[in-house]
Amino acid sequence: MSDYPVFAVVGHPNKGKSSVVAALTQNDQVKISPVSGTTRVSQRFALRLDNRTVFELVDTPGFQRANQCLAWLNEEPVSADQRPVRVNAFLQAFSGQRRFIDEVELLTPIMQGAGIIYVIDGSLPYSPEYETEMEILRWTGSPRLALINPIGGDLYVEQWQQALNQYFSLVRVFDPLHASFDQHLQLLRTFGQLDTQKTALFDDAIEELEHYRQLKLQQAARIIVETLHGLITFQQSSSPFEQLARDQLTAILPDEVSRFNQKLNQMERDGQQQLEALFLYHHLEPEIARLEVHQTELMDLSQWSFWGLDKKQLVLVSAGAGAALGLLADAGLGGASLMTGAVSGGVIGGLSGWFGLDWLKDKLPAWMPFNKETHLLGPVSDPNFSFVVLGRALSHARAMLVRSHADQNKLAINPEQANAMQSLALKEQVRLLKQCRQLQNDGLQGKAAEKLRAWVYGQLVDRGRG
Ligand SMILES: Nc1nc2c(ncn2[C@@H]2O[C@H](COP(=O)(O)OP(=O)(O)O)[C@@H](O)[C@H]2O)c(=O)[nH]1
Ligand SMILES: [Mg+2]
Repeated sequence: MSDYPVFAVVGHPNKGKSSVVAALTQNDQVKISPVSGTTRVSQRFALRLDNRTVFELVDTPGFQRANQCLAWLNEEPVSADQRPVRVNAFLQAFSGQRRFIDEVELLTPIMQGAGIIYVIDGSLPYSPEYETEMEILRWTGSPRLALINPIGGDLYVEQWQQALNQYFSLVRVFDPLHASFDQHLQLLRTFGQLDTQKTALFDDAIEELEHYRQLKLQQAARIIVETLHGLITFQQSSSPFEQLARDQLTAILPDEVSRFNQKLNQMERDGQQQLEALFLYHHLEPEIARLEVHQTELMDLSQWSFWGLDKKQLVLVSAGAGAALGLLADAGLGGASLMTGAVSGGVIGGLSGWFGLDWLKDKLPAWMPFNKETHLLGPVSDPNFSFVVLGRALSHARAMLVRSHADQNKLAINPEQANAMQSLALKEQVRLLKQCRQLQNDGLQGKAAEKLRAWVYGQLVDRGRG
């Protein structure tokens, strides 16, 4: 026997057994299908925390020949205390044979000690044909919980409750596709009630699950801020530019901008995938429009501010040695801010190549590194960009937090959600914008990063609860 509880999830085909298993074990690899008979052999799925199994659910094929099975059990007169023995005799008689292949498959784990979770569809009326299955399950003598899955609504839930109460010690409504995190925990508490020896075990597991969720949300906030930082500081090196005359620049610029955008989207997706892995999703396809930054936000040709310099500055540099020297002299003295704020060392390298100012190298003040790499594009200057990135990341994270692992649909992220940043109070927006700007300058170790992580965590913490 295992030292953790095992439950066999049983019932008619197509009532959401596999969905229940996927949702409760947070495993999107469980096979769920509208085609009945998809699950042919029992499969075990564990919920694991910290490398320890909390419980295991057995996904079973569902009853196919309940009537014949019960008829066989009844062929001999059996007193109530001998019924489990009789069920074992059934397993012995038919294991390895085709005739009761599904019944053997689903009864085996139960007779090995698994508790029973019986799943029915609460949107279809009750009918006595289910009594055969329920009777067989009663014969096993195992602790039994019935779950009413309101697949297409809860029209017949009460009717079902009346019937189920007679066969099961506990009856609960549970929607594997929409149950919140709290409803999951409630159900686990119910599991604990099914077997009084396991109550404490489940109480512990619930506490741990809550703790884990906090940790994961903190981790999620870290990932989101890290991705944000990557996106708002991203610069694209374009060394071919150095060799090109300016008239050719315009020709290849669109390609460079689209390469920049491609990279932004890659970085964003990478962050999303880290988050999806954190919440144990393996093949989500989020449906969200591409992130798109336009050329004018990256460099403004018409304004001549290729390098973060305005026209006047560029003219100064390109005017020739004397003017550039003068500028640098200025930079060393009063004009330092002009050079530090707008121009990076790499840019100077690029400028020198472009304007034939290689001699600049020797004249640069020590604090200004000279290298040949040029950063032609980025970072995105529009402060709104931070909001766009944050809004999209939050929408993606929230959509996942309320999602069930039984959900087979694409992860839909509606654009209004993505715009949620715009509905924040103005004061909050201003504060966030400042923090994003600081994040850009101070990086992930700075105070702003810490504040942003706390803010993101606050935005996530109540999602998927209640
Ligand atoms: N709308 C809805 N569909 C569900 C729900 N539970 C299961 N389904 C669908 O019903 C079909 C059968 O589900 P599955 O879990 O494979 O049932 P099983 O045969 O009992 O294991 C799948 O297409 C599921 O997506 C539910 O609560 N709501
Ligand atoms: Mg199934």
